[in-house]
Amino acid sequence: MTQADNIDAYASETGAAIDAAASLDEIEKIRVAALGRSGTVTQWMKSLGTLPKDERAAAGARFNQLRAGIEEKLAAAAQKFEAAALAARLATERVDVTLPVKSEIAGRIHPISQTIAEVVAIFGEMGFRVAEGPHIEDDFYNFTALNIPPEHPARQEHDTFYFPESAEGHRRLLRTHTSPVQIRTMLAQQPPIRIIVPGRTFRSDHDATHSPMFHQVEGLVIDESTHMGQLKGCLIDFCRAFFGIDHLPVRFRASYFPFTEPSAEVDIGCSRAGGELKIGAGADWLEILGCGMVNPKVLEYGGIDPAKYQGFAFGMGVERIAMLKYGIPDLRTFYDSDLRWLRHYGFLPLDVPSMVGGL
Ligand code: 2NM
Repeated sequence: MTQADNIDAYASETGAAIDAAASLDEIEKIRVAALGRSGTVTQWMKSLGTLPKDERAAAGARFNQLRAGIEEKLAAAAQKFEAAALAARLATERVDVTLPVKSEIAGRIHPISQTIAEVVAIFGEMGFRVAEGPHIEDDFYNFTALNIPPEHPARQEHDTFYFPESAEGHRRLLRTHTSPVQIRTMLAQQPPIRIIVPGRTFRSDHDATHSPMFHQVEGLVIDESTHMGQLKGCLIDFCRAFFGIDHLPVRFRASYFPFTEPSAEVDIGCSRAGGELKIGAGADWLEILGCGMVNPKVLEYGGIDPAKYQGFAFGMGVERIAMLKYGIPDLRTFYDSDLRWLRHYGFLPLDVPSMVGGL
């Protein structure tokens, strides 16, 4: 028998074994026996070097052909078994889409996040855009540009957290309000400006009604003919939308802030009869935000010509309005990370305006 006969016999023997194989496992065993490291074909190919020189090329070609033929048959057989296995799985593992889902432990949205999302959604519908900025600021953005000069009592009132002074004598601080973002926005763009600025703020103050970290939402509108009537209409609409009371009484009471002139505080109507607070009815008033026409000096610091433009601004404490709207009695519980509290006062994602494609 010649070597060629030998190869032909081996090829048909292996082909028959592949045809007779009943599983992927058997296919794999045949592959190892023929083409594995010590498989028959591999050994033959290794022995090429022992053949006389003039026979090597022809023998090599035959071995390669043999290997290619076996590989092709193995692949076809494997594919046949894989297809059969898939068909079997499709038939037996059909998903029953009518089965009730397993209940998952759903997290809750923190009332601070919820309240910020609600405020942003209301102003968003009025055409405001959200602006944000750094928590670490310096004297210029946090105080000077807001018409709060050095030694002004407001700098002390704000109980500022200062960082250690740098070698160059530069003193950084944690922003005491979100207003530095308004200054940064003015310096970055010319009017018209219509922004709402939610974010964390910091003051060294800790008791039953003050937390060293708290949240504010401030707003700023600047255009050529922005006026106090627009300020009032905008904030009356906001109060009514936020508390969901169409005819909620709203009043503006003269006040003072260094960054606005004139300035006002905004109160909403309420009743405190029997020690229980009811918003929207009764003869009492409840303060909920501060506002005013932007002081021309502040516009100048912001690189905006006060002879051409005017603006209004407002600010509110998020914890305070969240407590009023959702009946949360104690400020400190906001930061306790108590899961029972969160399950009680928290919100599901579908109740958050920013999570249902409203904005
Ligand atoms: C308030 C009350 C009144 C205010 C002013 C500005 C700025 F930067 F535009 F001048 N931002 N926020 C402002 C005005 C904030 O919070 C009670």
